[in-house]
This record gives sequence, C-alpha cells and structure tokens, in this order.
Amino acid sequence: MHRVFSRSRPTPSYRRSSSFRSRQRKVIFSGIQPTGVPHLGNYLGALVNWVHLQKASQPDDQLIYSVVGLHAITLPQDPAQLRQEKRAAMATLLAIGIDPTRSILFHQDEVSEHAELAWILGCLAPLGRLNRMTTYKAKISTGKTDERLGLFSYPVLQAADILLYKATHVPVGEDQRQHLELTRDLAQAFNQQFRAETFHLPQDIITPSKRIFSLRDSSQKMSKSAADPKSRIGLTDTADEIALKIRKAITDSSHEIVWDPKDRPGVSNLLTILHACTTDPALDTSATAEFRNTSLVDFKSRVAEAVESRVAPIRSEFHRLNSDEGYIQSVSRNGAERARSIASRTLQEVKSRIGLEAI
Ligand code: AQP
Repeated sequence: MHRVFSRSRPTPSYRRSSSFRSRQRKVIFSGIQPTGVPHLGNYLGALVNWVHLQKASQPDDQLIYSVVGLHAITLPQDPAQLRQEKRAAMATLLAIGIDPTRSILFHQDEVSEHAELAWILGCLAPLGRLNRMTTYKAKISTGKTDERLGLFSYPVLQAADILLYKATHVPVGEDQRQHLELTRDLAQAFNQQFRAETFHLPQDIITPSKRIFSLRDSSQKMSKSAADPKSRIGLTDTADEIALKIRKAITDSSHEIVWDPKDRPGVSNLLTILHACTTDPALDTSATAEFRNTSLVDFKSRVAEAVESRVAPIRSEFHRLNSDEGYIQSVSRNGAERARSIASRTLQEVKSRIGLEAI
C-alpha cells in the first residue's frame, strides 16, 4: 500500500503491454450531480466536452454518462426536490445533445454495483489522501453540513463510478483533477495489490475554459448549490434572467476590459465566458484590444448576447423533453440496463481477484 501511494513509481508492466501500443479503444465516463439546474460552469467546464467526444468518437469507443444521485445525497437533499432534479438532469443531458442510442445515459443510483465497488476501493484508500481533498474542505466551509463520512469519501465513490466501466478517459471540470489523481492511484493500488490488470489508469480531459467563476464572488467557482441564484446562469434561464445576472455581475472599480485573472478576476471571468460561448475563433480570451473603446455596460451586453445564443436552443429543448415523462423514463431504464451489464461483469472480476467470489 505505502509503495503504491508513494511519489515516484515505476511504469507498471501492464501499461507497456502490446495491447496498449495499438490504438486504444476509448471508454469515456463522466457524471453530473442532480443538485439543481446545470449551469454555464457545468456546461462550459465539462458538458460541452461530453458532446464533443460523442461526435469525435470512433465506432468502437464507448461513451457512458451518468446522473450521480448517490453523490448528491452527500449533502442534505429534500426527497421531492431530488426526484425532480434527477429527471431535470437527464432532460438537460439530452437537451445539450447526448444521444442515448450512441452513449449509455443512466442514473448511477439505479446501478447498485457503484456502492459495492466504492466500499472495496474504500478499503484501499489512505485517509491522508482524502484529508487533502480541496473539494471536501470547500463543501465543509459552506456550513451546510457537518463532517460526514459520505461527503468525506465522495472521491472514492467517484473512483468506483469510473473504474466500474474501466474508463480510459474522463471529461471533467478542472476542480475534479485531484479526484482523478486519486482514481488513478486507487486503480494502481488494486492492480498491484492483487497482481491484476483489472483497471486502466484513466486520463482526465479538461476543457480549454477550465473553470467558470461565480458572478457574485469571483474567488468561488460557479456552483449549483451556492445560496445566491444570481451567482450562476442556469441552462434553463430566460434571456431576461441571463441579461440581468450578467449586468449585475460583480467586477471592480476599473472600467477597462482587460484579461488579468489575478488582479481583475471578475472581468476576466466574463471574458472566459464570452470566449467559450462565441463561435468566433479569432476572439482569444486574452486578446482584448477590440474592447479598448467599449464601455463595461456594452461589454456586458455583448457577453449576455453570446450566452443567450448558446443557451436558447438548450432551454427550448429542455422544456420539450422535461415534459415528456415517458421518454425520460424509457431512456433511464434502458441506460441503467446497459450500464448494469458492464458493471456487474467488472464487479465479479474484482470480487474474484480479492477472494470474495460466490461459493
Ligand atoms: N464552475 C465550474 N467551472 C467549470 N466546471 C465546473 N463543473 C462544476 N462547476 C464548474 C464541472 O461540472 C461537472 C459536473 O459537476 P457536478 O454536478 O458533478 O459537481 P460539482 O463540481 O460539485 O458542481 P456544482 O455545480 O458545484 O454542484 P454542487 O453545487 O451541487 O456541488 C464536473 O465535471 C465539474 O468539474
């Protein structure tokens, strides 16, 4: 155990085997919590990549996208609200362009193998590593919960989600990078401890826009569960709500539009959003010369227009799909069935490696 989690490790032999030299079939896995309407940060930081990877994938690649309800309950949730958010999250993923005939789209809490593998990986996870997770510290600092085991072991459950499908690539926001490192270390710990080649070491895929910050406090990332709804742009917000939130976005006393994330985080966040939402490839985040004679008010209107043009088609598709309960249910059932058939095979393999196969 200690050797596996030490800093310098030799390249394990299973990474050098011939099957890894030919084009590696990609298995892409990612998830989103049903903790509220997905926002622009979720979309630009992670979900655009989900759709991009679906389009760019080869026929033999596998794409698996999940609504991770077991993660949502690591913070207190109202049951009726959670039920509604689960369906809304599924409708949002369909609305942004996830195709359930190409990708497996399912609710993680409907596939019990996730919890079982999380327990097994929890038996390998060093407490010291979990103690250093910045996401845990950030959630505790909101004061919304006491220190609870489920929240503390959130990254172990995430590792189980990923490893259950032997994922090779994981498109996530930058805030999840630390969790992916832990996932790789747990995969390696398992492989070494049980002399197995059970798990790949999955790579993260981070979008260029990386992290979108709160519109009210640019030291915090945009978040579904932040108390102030004006801090985020939901993917179902109306054009008026988008315009108002961007108009009220906190910047600073200077009216100059310059890219300077350290000293001008508010305006830089708006530039990141504009850049990510616009289709003009010539508009670089840091190239702000064209805004030299633009007032902050006009700049904010331009950002609002770019966001609206990106969000409008998602919003209308969301409303169409979310009211079609039968369709959402059939996508969820079919997705869970397909996910379960892969998950149960991996879990059987894992249990037989550790000596827990059925007798
Ligand atoms: N502000 C962000 N910028 C870039 N990426 C982000 N992600 C979340 N916020 C930002 C990415 O979105 C994906 C899905 O996130 P999640 O719902 O699974 O969990 P989260 O990171 O905890 O998202 P929230 O919005 O902050 O939810 P709550 O408030 O419920 O905790 C992930 O890939 C994440 O990196």
